[in-house]
Amino acid sequence: MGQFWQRRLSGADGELERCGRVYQLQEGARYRLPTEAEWEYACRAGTATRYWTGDSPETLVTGGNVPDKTFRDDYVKNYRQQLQYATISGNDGFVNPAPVGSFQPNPFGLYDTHGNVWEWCYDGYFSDFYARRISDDPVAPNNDLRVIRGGCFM
Ligand SMILES: [Ca+2]
Ligand SMILES: [Ca+2]
Repeated sequence: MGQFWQRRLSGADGELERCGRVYQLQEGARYRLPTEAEWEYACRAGTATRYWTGDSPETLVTGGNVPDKTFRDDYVKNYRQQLQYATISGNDGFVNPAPVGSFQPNPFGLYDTHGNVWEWCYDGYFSDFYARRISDDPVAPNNDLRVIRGGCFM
């Protein structure tokens, strides 16, 4: 999935500035976003299932804030119509983004890789990138669009 990078960059700069103060980053240290392949590796955390929580989407309720019963019920109540897409039947208790640490971390200790908010990746977004059959740690070139992973709120 791609998002316009330049449009979001000014907000991200402010967030990175705040993070820098919170974590007191070492002067001279260099950081960058993970590539999509690095993000995938970190999210999977050594698991071999569809999600790090298991193969069924219902297992996501333990590891992240996803479109769930809470979300579906809130939507029906507020808009008085059914959602036009599926949600899990479980209840994670959050309609909107949840505070970090509200769910179990994956085996690498990372929170919210599934659900809650999207994560930016270093790669530029190209809809046909994987059709080019680059399979060994691919990095898409820079683009106005960036890959985002780990939905679901923006
Ligand atoms: Ca939810
Ligand atoms: Ca996420």
